Amino acid sequence: MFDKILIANRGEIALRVIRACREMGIRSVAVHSTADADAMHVRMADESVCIGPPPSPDSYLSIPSIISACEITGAQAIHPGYGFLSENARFVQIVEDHGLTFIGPSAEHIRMMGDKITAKETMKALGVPCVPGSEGGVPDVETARKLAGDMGYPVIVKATAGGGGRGMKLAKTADDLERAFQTARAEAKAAFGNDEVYIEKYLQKPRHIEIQVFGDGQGRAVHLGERDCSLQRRHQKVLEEAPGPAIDAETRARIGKICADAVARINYRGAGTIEFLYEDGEFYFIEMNTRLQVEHPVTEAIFGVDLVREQIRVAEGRPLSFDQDDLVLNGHAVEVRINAERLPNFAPCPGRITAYHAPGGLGVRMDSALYDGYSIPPYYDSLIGKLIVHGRDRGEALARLDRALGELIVDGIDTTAPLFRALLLEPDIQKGNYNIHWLERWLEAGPDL
Ligand code: MV4
Repeated sequence: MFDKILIANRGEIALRVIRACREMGIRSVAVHSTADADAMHVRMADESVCIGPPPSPDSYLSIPSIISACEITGAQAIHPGYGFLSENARFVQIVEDHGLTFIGPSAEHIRMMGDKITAKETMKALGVPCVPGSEGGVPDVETARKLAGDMGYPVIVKATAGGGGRGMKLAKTADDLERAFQTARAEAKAAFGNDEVYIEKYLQKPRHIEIQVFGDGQGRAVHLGERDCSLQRRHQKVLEEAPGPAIDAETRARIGKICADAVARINYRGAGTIEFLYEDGEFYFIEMNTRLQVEHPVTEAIFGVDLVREQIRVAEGRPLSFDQDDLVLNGHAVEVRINAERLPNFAPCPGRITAYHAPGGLGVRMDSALYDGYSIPPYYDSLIGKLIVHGRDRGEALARLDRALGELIVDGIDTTAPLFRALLLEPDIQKGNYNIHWLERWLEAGPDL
């Protein structure tokens, strides 16, 4: 068992991991850049190490600095949080070569899912339903044209090394195909140093439904239902909820079992998320994320489990503390992402917090590293807090969200909090009637924000 874990991250997720460590009697080590010397994760951890200057490549992404921080403090394991080094297979290999434990999946599984073609082929072979498309990479425009003609337009060209919306191009008709193909290729080459692309049938109005899975690395795995993350702006999630308003218990059990069986078969270890597009009652696999996700608290709320604790347990080689039958879905949870951004354009808005008050009360969780007088540095992601509400049903959760937003005070900067008061007034949001395009269309119509 670990006595000391280093957290290779910052902000609310670093606090999230420190809290799990403390409850498990494990000491925590924070790492920080010089810009984060006064950050809450540094204060809350048992120890801290400065690992470099403000830019992430020189600090939070600096593998030698992080390995050195482990050696200096005697930390035996590294929790990567999300982002930064969390899905970097080379990092995992280096961590293990130093006799340390990476709290997450094996380098092999991270690499497998990082290559989107391999991920899809693997999932297909495991019986997971996938979006119809090319078998593997598409070498040239002629091949692309033939495939697209056979599957029918619209099609989407995606980078094998992409993901999360980067390196994708839509071809609505045959006239668009050559341009989409060449641009996707060029952008993939520039962004990832790999110009391989593949083609899929483009789904026009799906929801983004993702299944939370958890494996023990020894052939056992469970699912913890789905999250509906369709409300996104520029491929950034804005509001997530669990269970999905469009998913019933039978559907959840069916797709959940497919996902749990798939990750069990590959001996997957740790938390994972299998992303689907969901349209007309069918699931289509698109990607798998091999990390703890930002929105994991909505799943924790409805299943009453601590996912970070389970990550640490399986990294220690222990079994999961529950099996599938122990996981009973209770109520409904919604998370909204509070970003330091100015509406209506979402322009980053770093600066000094002159007053901070977190909402509380029954069914309210605020995960944030803010405090009165804290200055948000301009170097990192603009996420400054996640407000998660839980209710016995969706209506209660939404009412609680409105109430909690009314209690939240973040003075000194602009945040995205007012967006959610406005969203809650929308009948489509109240009814759960939205897809991946709803939010962008609503914002384009120029709501009063
Ligand atoms: C798609 C799609 C439609 N059809 N694939 C965007 C992010 C990446 N994870 C996959 N994405 C999409 N893939 C097919 N075959 C539409 C999107 C998409 C999207 C997906 C989820 C949430 C928001 C989105 C916004 C635009 C496009």
